[in-house]
Amino acid sequence: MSELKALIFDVDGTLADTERDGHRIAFNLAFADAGLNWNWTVDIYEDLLSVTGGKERIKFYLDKYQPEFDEPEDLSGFIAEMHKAKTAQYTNLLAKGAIPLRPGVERLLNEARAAGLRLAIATTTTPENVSALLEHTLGKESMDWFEVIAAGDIVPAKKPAPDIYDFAMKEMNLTAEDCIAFEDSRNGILSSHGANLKTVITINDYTKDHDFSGAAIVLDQYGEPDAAFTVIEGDALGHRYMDIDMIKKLHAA
Ligand code: XBP
Ligand code: MG
Repeated sequence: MSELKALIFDVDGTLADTERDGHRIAFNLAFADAGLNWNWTVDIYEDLLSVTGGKERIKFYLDKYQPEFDEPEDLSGFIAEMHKAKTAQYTNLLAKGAIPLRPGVERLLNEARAAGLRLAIATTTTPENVSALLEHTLGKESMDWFEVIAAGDIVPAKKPAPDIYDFAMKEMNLTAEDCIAFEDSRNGILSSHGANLKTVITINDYTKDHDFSGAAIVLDQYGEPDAAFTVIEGDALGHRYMDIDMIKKLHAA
């Protein structure tokens, strides 16, 4: 195993708990604005999360939950418009500070930068959503902390396909041996494992029962020096919160 050079982060569920109180709300606001009475409850959204990508998720919802819906002739154009409205609602929520970063994320990013590790993002979400999250939590300049922000439709096959991780590594001219991935979901780890990346998992309410077989470790959160994580699966190698030393050990293990 070569020396660790880069950390590649998923966004939704990993950097911040964005799905239940962010994306879900934004979809509902966009539907209401369009005069549609579609209501994505917390429970329905759990099922919808099996499909990554907002446009793909709307299509899945129509097929499964609104079979009677009188589809417009240009269905993909209709979905794209609806999704554009959703992105506006979502970035607006982030601008209001609706979603904080998860515990330990800001510290870990700073420690990684201080240690000279390279950073990248590999996500299914729309690029504007990533900029809005970073800008409104870490500040505008944090966009530059990431050498590559691989997002959304930049690759045609979204997670669980490995393409977005392969794209990020190719852009950085690195191989899977040089990197470690950070994910929160089954579709995420299928993608990172498909790209042969060791993967650290932090669970959330929607993903706590997912299958994370083969993960380097599964934690409830990264934790902080004064707030330990709980290990769900794996060996924390004597650590109580995630730091660069622990990441390097997991990468080498
Ligand atoms: C994230 C997603 C995204 C978001 C919505 O998955 O699936 O679709 O839920 O964002 P991951 P968009 O964390 O595995 O990357 O509406 O912009 O697609
Ligand atoms: Mg995720």
